[in-house]
Amino acid sequence: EDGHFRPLFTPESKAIIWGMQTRAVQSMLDFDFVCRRSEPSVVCLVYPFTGDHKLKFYWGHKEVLIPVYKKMEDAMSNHKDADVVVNFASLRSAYDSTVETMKYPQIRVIAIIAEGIPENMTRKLIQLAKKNGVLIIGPATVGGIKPGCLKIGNTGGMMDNILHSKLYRPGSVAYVSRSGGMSNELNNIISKATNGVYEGVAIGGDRYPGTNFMDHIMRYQADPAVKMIVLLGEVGGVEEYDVCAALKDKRLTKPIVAWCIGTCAAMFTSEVQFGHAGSCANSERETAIAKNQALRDHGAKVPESFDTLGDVIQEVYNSLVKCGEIVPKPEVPPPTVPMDYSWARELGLIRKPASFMTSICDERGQELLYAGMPISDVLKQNIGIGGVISLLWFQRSLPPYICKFFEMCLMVTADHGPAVSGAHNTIVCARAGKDLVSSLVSGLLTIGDRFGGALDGAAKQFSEAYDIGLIPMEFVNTMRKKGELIMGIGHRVKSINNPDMRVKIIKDFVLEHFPATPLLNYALQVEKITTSKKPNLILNVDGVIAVSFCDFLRHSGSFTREEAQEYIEMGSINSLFVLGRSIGFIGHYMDQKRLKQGLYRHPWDDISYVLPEQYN
Ligand code: Q5B
Repeated sequence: EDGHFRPLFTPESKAIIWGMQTRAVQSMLDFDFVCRRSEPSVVCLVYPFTGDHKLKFYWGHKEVLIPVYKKMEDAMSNHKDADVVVNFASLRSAYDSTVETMKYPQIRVIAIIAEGIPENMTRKLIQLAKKNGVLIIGPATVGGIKPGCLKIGNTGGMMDNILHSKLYRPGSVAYVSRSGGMSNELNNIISKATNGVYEGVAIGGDRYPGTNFMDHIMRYQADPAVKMIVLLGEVGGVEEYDVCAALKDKRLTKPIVAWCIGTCAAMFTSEVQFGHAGSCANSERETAIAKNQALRDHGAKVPESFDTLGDVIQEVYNSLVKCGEIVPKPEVPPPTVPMDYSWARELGLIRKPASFMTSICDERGQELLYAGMPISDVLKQNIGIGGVISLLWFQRSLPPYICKFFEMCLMVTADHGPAVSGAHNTIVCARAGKDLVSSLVSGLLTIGDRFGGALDGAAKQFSEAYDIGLIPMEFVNTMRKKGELIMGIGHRVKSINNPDMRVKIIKDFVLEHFPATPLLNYALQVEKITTSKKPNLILNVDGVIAVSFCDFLRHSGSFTREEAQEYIEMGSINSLFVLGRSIGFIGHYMDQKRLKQGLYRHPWDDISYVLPEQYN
């Protein structure tokens, strides 16, 4: 045995992670915690695409901050105790980042996860690694695991798998495989057949792995804690013959159970390339069947098929227990590692009352849903903006005449010139150099009872009066007595002598298409009374939309009476004016910018200065 034996990983090993692989880092930390390591194995991340910052991870129940460095030199100089790099760089950048890593003598082990690195580049990396005394695991691998010490990235799967395969404490069996996926199966098989895994490495599926089977097997041979070795080779390559040679010349003396997968290749009439780049037999010698036979001939324990691999491992293990080579230790339950909320939820283990509820839109699936209707159907069925309003505002498809009503309201309210309060504000704001949203909002904030926002008030006043049975004259008189204005009545410039075409358009449409229009009829009778007093006290655009809105809520058959009342009470009816006029305000904003209008200052001659006399 080699007197200079140095374990690959120890409970003190520290790793630098290249790449923003936060899930892998958390899984390494969870592994450390469940193994009772005294501190996390990950000291920092290197990610060249962001500035230096810190990321939050869990250490058991506690939160810890782990630094992320833009430059590898900073990671190395700030963490001189780090001796492992887990390189998650893509196949395009893995070569450069690995070469850069090898400039730092503190790094002894580099795991390269990327698949598809050109073989000539991997061979250069292997040469460089040999020169620098660095051990490379990979490329094209999930990595490796050493219970109690360190887990490379995502090796071993999720916490339930780690617990299931008892990877939180060392056993006596060390394995080496090519495949990362199969190494997980080995974790499972070994945990069932023996006292568990001591260390496992997946060297990766490329034709030229950074380290080969023998590199690891000879380390296992030298490690006194390893009592038996498992080799999971595969079709392609001749490395297994090196193991045969080591068995033959007694460099390898520990019991070894071996199996090469891919024996089924013989059943195919043509050459078979399995999933890994290296898993293709280029000659008879490279077939799984030939290699299994050679291993068997040289003293390795080789099962009849993969199915009985576990049985053979168990036989060897039992004989080692029997002769006292392995003394199984009593099981100590591992500490509890809190499960990630999202995973626990996925497994249905926990439930939590949601802080928010929504019933109109769901963007989580493959396709965006508006009140259950896929966005592709929204377009296919050509439901228009009125249809979208009916889905998102009322959670249902409303009849086409209502969708048309919505669209007409948006069109007629879209703008009414630059002089109205909202447009004026938008213009002043735009000319003060403000952005679109600020200018738009500045205009929208003027919408209220006097300007454009009388719809809600009108809906309430007219419907209440109608419902309690006031005749129009009684309603007008009552309002007058109360000293209240009737919302939806009156206009600054429009009057019976200068009728508002917008009101006529909406009124005519509603009277023609709505199944019943009692509130509109009522409002028109009110208008007759108010205009007889003053010609500008017409049913205005706010008023006609409001009462028509109430009529469809109550009589379209799409809402219950309670639902209709709820919409009136919740203040939803200003919506059409707000949305429609936003179009105009945006237009005014663009217009001012286009016209390059400078800062507006109101002229003095248009302001009457009425200061208290004593100061004049
Ligand atoms: N009187 C709209 O008033 C206006 C009365 C009334 C009973 C009434 C006023 C009003 C209710 C709110 C409303 C929406 C302020 C209007 C809109 C969008 C727009 C805007 C645009 C666009 C206009 C004179 C006399 C007084 C008052 C009486 C007035 N309104 N009586 N009920 N509703 N309406 N707002 O002309 O006896 O002389 O003292 O508040 O529906 O905003 O284009 O500009 O698209 O952008 O200033 O169309 O009607 O009249 O206040 O001087 O009143 O009439 O009590 O009586 P005026 P005032 P008396 S649409």
